[in-house]
Amino acid sequence: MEKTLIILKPDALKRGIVGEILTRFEKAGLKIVAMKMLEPDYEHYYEHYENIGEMISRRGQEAFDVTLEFMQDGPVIAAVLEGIEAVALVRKMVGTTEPKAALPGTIRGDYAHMSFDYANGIGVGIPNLIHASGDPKEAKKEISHWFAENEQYEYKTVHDVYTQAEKRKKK
Ligand code: 3AN
Repeated sequence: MEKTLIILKPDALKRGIVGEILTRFEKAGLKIVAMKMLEPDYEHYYEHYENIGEMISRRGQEAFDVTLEFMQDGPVIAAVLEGIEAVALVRKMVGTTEPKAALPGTIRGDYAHMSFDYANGIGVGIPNLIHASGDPKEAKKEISHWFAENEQYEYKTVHDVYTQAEKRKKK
């Protein structure tokens, strides 16, 4: 089973759609194995977006600066989701970075519409509701950056009945 990190960004909390977003993941059968609200400082986000995410080389200094400012605009909710190939599944459900380009049916496509051009024009970080780990290696680093071992839990959900080959064979 694979784990991935999501962060519900300040715009998701201020818009009051945290429950709706989490419901989508629960309905898909993903298991919440860690979750907390926090208001991280610049250093925490620097580690997340640059030391782990290498954002400056990928997106440029300006996009990095406005993103860090945007993320410090309020508290966020971080969670770890577990499931089969969870990293790719969650990225698919989240949609592409720019809400304008995100397909309907994805979180960013259904709940936002801003373009990079517009955000860059007014000098703000793009409010795209949620972060999700980009690949399994990044997920491992991000999870240990955001959560201590003793903040992560193990339990069985009803979905485990259908994802455990042994149990299915016994039936
Ligand atoms: P994603 O979160 O979709 O993997 P990254 O890691 O490339 O995207 O970028 C990190 C975050 O920075 C994005 N989620 C987005 O909020 C913000 N961002 C990226 N590029 C820009 C940009 N050109 N202008 C404003 N914000 C940006």
